[in-house]
Amino acid sequence: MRDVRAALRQQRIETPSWAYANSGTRFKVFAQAGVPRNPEEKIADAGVVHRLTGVAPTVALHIPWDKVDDYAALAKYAADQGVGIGAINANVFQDDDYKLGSVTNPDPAVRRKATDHLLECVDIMDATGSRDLKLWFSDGTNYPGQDSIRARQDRLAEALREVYDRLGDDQRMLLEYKLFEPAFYTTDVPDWGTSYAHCIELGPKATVCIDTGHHAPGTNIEFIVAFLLRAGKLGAFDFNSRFYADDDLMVGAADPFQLFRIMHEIVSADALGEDAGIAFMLDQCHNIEPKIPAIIRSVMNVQEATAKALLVDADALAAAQRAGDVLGANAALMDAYNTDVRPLLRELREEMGLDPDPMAAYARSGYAEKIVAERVGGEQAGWGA
Ligand code: PSV
Ligand code: MN
Ligand code: MN
Repeated sequence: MRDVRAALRQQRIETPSWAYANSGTRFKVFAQAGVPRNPEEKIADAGVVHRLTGVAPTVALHIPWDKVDDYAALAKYAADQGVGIGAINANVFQDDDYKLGSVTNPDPAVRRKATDHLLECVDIMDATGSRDLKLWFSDGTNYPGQDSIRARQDRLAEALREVYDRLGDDQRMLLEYKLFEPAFYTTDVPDWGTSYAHCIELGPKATVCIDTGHHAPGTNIEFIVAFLLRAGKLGAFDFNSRFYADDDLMVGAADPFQLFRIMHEIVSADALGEDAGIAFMLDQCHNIEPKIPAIIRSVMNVQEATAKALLVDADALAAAQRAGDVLGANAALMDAYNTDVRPLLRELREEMGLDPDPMAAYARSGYAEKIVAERVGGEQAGWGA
C-alpha cells in the first residue's frame, strides 16, 4: 500500500513569476490592482502561495521579463521570502528581430543574438542556483515556401548544441513544444516527437517539457507522458487548462479527469518524488480572476488530482489488467477518481501546521488589501498570452 500522505506532503509544485503579473489576450489586458511591479514583488507573492499551501517552494523566472542587475541577490531575496528560484525561462520571442524566428532565423546575426540570450540565461542559472533552463521557441513560418523546413531544423540543432555544451554538470535543458501559434503554418518544435528527437541527439541533460495546453484537441496527453517516462526523457510539465487553443487557464479547471490520468501515469511510474527529476510547474495567465487565489486554487487542483492518483488500488488494477478484466480495471481507476480527497488534504494540511483551507486563509490574511494599498501601477507579464 502506498504512503499517500507522505507522497502528498513531499509533492513540489513550481509557480511561474509571470502568472502573478498582469496578462491578457491579444485583444486586451485587464489591469488588476495590487499586482507586482517588479520581480521581487512577484517572488513575494510566490512566497505567500508557498506559505499557505506548503507545496510550492520554488518560482520560475522568465528572462528578460524578470531582468535584474544582480541575480544572486534576487535568489537571496527569494530565500528570505521562503522560496527558491526554479526554472529559468528564456524569452526569444518578443524582439522585432525575431519576426522570422530566433535560433532558426535565416539571418545568422539574429541567430547569434538569440543563442547569446540563451547562454546568458545559463549564466543567470549559475547565479540563482537553478537547475533547469526551459526553452520554448515561437519559431516557425506562416506560409508554405517561406523558408526551408529542413534548414530550420539544422539551425535549431546547432543552437541547442551550443547551449547544451555550456550547461554545468547539475544543469538541464527542458525543451518545450507547441503545436502552433504564433507561427501558423510550420512550427519548428511543434510536438513531443520533435522535442524528443532533439533531446536524444543532445544527450542526457536534455529532456522534454509537456505544456498541457500545447496540443491539438483530443490529444491523449497521458500517452505522451507514459512514453516519455519509459524513455527517461520527461523533464517537466507546464500545467494549465485549455478549452480551445493555448488558453492558459487554471490547471484542472477544464478537464480534471485528464489531469488525474496524467498523474496516474506519474504515480504508477513512481515518478512523483524529487528523485525522479520531473519538475511540476504551472504556466498560466489569470486574465480576469484574481491572481494569487487562482494560483492557490491551481496548486490545490494538482494536489487533488495527485491524491486521487495515489489512491488507485495498484494491486487490484494490475490483477484486473492481467485477467483481461476491462471493466474491473477501469473501475479501479474510476473508484479512485470519484473519491472526494478534499477531507484527506485538509487533514494533511493541519498535520503540516497549515490552515486546512488555503483559499479562506488567503482571504482572511489581509494580503490582498495590503498589496492593493502598497502597489500602484503593477506591471504586465510582458506578453499578452
Ligand atoms: C508559450 O506559449 C509558453 O507556454 C511558454 O512556456 C512560455 O515560456 C510561456 O508560455 C509564456 O507565457
Ligand atoms: Mn509553457
Ligand atoms: Mn503556452
